[in-house]
Amino acid sequence: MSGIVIRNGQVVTALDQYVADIYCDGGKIVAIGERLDVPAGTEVVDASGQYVFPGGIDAHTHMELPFMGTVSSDDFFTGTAAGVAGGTTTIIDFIIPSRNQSLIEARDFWMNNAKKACADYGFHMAVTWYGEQVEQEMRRVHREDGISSFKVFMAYTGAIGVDDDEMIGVIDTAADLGALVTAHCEHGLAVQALQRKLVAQGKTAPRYHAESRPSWVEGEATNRAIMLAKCSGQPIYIVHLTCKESLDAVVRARQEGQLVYVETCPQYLLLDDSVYDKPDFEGAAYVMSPPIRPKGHQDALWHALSCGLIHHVATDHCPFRQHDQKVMGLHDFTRIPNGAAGIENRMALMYTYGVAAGRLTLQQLVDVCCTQPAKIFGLYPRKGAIRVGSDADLFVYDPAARSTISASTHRQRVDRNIFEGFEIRGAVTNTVVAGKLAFTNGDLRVERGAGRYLHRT
Ligand code: DUC
Ligand code: ZN
Ligand code: ZN
Ligand code: ZN
Repeated sequence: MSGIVIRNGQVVTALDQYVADIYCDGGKIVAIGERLDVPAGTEVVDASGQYVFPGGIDAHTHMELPFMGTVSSDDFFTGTAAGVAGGTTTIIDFIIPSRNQSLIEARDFWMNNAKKACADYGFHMAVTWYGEQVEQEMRRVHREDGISSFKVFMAYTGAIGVDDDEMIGVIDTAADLGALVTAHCEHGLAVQALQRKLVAQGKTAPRYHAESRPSWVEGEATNRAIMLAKCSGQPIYIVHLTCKESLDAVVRARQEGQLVYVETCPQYLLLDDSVYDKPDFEGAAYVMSPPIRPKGHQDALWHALSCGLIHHVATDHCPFRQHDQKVMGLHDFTRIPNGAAGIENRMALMYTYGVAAGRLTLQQLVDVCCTQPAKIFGLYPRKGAIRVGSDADLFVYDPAARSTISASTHRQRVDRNIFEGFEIRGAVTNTVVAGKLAFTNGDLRVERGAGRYLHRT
């Protein structure tokens, strides 16, 4: 394999910023310095006037997820390819067994699907029921597959959700393994009760999805997840936190010295619940759980992000097409498949509305999108860093470019973009994945199956 050199860019890490060349060979970063001498035949990318960032890590995606009677519309190849076009070079997806399904059987299914990924990937194991068998299988995937994080759903009661007793079992087993528990926090039974009341009143439009899952339903569950972790003396990671009530619970816990990791997503920072008032069932494109929040929550999230209370901005990428998937819930919002796309736009949105808007520094951008997820989920310094010996996963970002997000030009395999019409400052010009130029000036050169499975520690 011949190498590649990124010349003369502003190298940005979570800590600093300097002009340098980065020489990569054999899939690794081999040298960083000024005017590097490189072997003849080395591919050259001129990054003058541009930023060079560590490859983005998205620790929350759902490629080809069987869910709510259908399957999310990006598979591991198309989804990771869209990520590469947007500067994301690593994903951590979720194995989600059905209730009573063996974790091992589910693992084999997801591992097989993921072989087509064009960027490196890991898995969190969702634990959707609990007992002696599950405990043994948690130990087994931790040992055999380097799966060092588990996920519980406090929502979706009766399907993939767990009750408190099961959740305590998961936390205790994870504690014994030194693994991290992550939690989707919504009070499942409260949501179901609200759904029944709304549907009985004939309130079946997409807007009522949001009304069936108000912020306090999330806040209660976030507080409960934190409390259950505290009982076991364990840290906990809150996935896709969206609201003030949840932040209040996190602040309280951290003031008491408890380690609570927090993730949010661009849609919760940038959209408000007026999206559910769009005519012609267009609100369905924004049906995800938790839902998009009323105005006011977004500023609280930006503040929490800028002061370090939120560790990671992931996407919860989980697309469903409007015309044949979302439409399953045309007459009943509870049947609209929950989820939306986002992997392709995350870095550009966070640059535009974070850095260029003066809400985040460049270092914070790298920290929350690249470095923190690597550290939290056992991938650092192989990933999330620009250091000699790290994987050669990088992207080059031209801050002078301008564009507008649209489903008509994105690469995500879905017919809507929830950020349609958002103006973007800058653009990903080049993405290097495992030392290969996988995206350059609009040309996607990804290789199906080139992604490697990541054992984590
Ligand atoms: N929420 C979604 O919107 N989609 C996938 C799963 C989830 O928790
Ligand atoms: Zn979730
Ligand atoms: Zn603050
Ligand atoms: Zn999710």
